[in-house]
Amino acid sequence: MAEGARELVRYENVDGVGVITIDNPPVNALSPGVPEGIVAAVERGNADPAIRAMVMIGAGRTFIAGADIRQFGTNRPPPIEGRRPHQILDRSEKPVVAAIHGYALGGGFELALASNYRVALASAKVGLPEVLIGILPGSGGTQRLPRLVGPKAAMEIIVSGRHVSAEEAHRLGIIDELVPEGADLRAAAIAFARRIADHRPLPRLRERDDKLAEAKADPGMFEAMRRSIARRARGQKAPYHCIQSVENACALPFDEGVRRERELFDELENSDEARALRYAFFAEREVARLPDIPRDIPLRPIKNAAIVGAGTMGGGIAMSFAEFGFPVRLLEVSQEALDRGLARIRANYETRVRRGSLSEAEMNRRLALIQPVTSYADIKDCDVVIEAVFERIPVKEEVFKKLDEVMKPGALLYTNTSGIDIDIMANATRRPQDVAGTHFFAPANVMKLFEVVKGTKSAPDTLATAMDLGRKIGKISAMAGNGDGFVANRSRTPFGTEMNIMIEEGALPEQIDKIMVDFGYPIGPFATADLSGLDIGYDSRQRRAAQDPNYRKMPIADMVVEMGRLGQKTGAGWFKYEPGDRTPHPDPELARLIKQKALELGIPQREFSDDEILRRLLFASVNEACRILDEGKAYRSSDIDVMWLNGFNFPRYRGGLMYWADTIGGLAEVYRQIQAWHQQYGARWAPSPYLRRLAETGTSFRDAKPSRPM
Ligand code: 3H9
Repeated sequence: MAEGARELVRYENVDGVGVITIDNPPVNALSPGVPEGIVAAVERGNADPAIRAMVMIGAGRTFIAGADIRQFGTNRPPPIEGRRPHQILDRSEKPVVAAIHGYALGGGFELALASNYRVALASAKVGLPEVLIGILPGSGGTQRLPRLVGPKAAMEIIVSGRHVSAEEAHRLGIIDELVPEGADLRAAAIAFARRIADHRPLPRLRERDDKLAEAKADPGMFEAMRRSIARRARGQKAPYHCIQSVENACALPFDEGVRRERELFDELENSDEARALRYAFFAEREVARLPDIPRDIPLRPIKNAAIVGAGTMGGGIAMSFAEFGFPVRLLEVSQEALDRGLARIRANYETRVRRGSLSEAEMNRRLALIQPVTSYADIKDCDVVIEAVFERIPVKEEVFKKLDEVMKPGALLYTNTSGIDIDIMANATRRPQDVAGTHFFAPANVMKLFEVVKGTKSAPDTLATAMDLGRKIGKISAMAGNGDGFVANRSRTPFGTEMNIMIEEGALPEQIDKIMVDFGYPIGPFATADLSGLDIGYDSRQRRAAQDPNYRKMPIADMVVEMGRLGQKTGAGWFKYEPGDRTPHPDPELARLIKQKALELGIPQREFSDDEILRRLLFASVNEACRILDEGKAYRSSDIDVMWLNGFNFPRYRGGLMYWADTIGGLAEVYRQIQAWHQQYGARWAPSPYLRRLAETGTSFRDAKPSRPM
């Protein structure tokens, strides 16, 4: 065994069982040295007459999380065909048992599939998530899994990239034996290996083809799968390559299927889509790093939480807690409002039960975790409270005064405001250090972004605990500086402004929506606005216009609302809707009224190219994001990408707003265009000095250093 490999992969003889331990923290990724170590260990076990069987297990918190993603896209040497671990496992004359805890993902799961048996702790998870980083399983996974569970189930697992629980995997026949939680997995796997040591022939998935007959009986399954993903996989190659490879598994001899799988893998590894998805993967990990707060800062314990306000947001937040098993008290001083809020939560769950995405038992478990209360005294012992009341300053101040009076010392006081200065709430208390923003995105129980907002006096542990809390309720936490709109909404606002202005200048909602859907958004921005309700934007525009004499009004957007077209809920907004159907239909009558209004206002009308629409929307936001970075309101541009991916459904395979801007021909081009629009449209397009600096020095957002600390 090579010197380096000895450390990463250990081998020992435990009374005739060769135990191979992969030890490459934190997740035992298959970094250089690990595959070689596994090959050497399996060969050693085979060569040693004292060994009857082998166990492959991971040290630390997990089995193997897959290939080392950092190695992709680098100039690494290609693997030596015939010497790859799964090929050596295929030829092993002695049985190998994979012992799985934590995660067996990607190349890790493929090694388990190439082993002869698999045992797993009940809490373990397996899966082939390669598609989520724009590639396909490249170590035989697309050939072995269909032979184990049939092509249809395999395709579903590979194309979704989802984690499969050990219990489900056991049911599917992927796991041979479940080891109860708390038991010693290593000991159980060694005992299992002893039991099967003399069984021959060795079960090898490469030699099985009984399950593949399913494809002969239903040859249309591959086309059906392609059709079923057409919408969500728009613009991407990896999901289709996954399907192709499973189809190959059913049509070609095993070795030929593996060879073709490798070709498809090589084709994808350096694709734009794979690069962007890898970037997004690491951006979502980087976002957790807070440069100004020590990583090991002690967090405040959170055992019970309270939400103040049982409106749509408050209810959605309570559901997020319940989903992850946290008991939560939902406070609303009016019994009637509380009942309404609870009814809304129940109705939401019941719809999901009807659709089959939630079991009745799970619904009841979650409902039991949400405890309705009507008095502040009922929440005073909670460790954390999230305020989600009406977005009016006096109302918020009142709530924070009350919380300050009743909450136990050290309780965390968070606000879900989407735009009110956090310091206003903090200063309403005598403990501003315990106050911060935790901004959820609607619908709060669905959207993953959890924007943590740093008030002037927020204590480091108040912020670090908020970041951790977000992760615990399944969100992606991202830190933002305090200021109008914080980071996510502030960077998105110019996009909203431009889409309205382009309508005034002659574009139509259906035209803009089509371009953004073609770009990769699941739905267009006007259809999204219809879904949220147009009255919210209308109210905030009126408020702003009253406060700021220079505020640019949106006469056409206002006209739509004043006609009573509030979006889906009134059957019409920017689009028309049939009763009970959410499909947006273009409305020629509205198009006529928009034109008429634009003429009345004397706005010259013109045609827009697709490219101009796309750039107008996104460059406006890039420019604002640069101002945010320049003011030190965000740590790094990749945090803004994480916000757009998880708060606004920006197409993930394009990496994020800032990554996209970096990849379309350099920031000099972005700057040139913004300058041109500045000449044409005036102040709102004034280029950010930060963008100018990067453009002039040929620096990308990815390589840029922050202007100042947050
Ligand atoms: C593959 O296997 C291809 C093969 O088919 C064929 C090849 C020929 N590589 O997420 P966490 C780091 S493709 C490198 O915070 P968690 C991560 O960056 C791969 N690094 O923990 C972080 O570092 P840091 C298929 C990795 O407990 C640290 O580990 N597999 C990798 O919340 C902790 O990660 C996947 O796509 C990796 N593969 O979640 C699985 N994985 O501390 C990707 C993690 O410096 N991984 N790191 O920020 C995951 O989904 C999650 O990390 C996992 C743990 C669920 C495992």
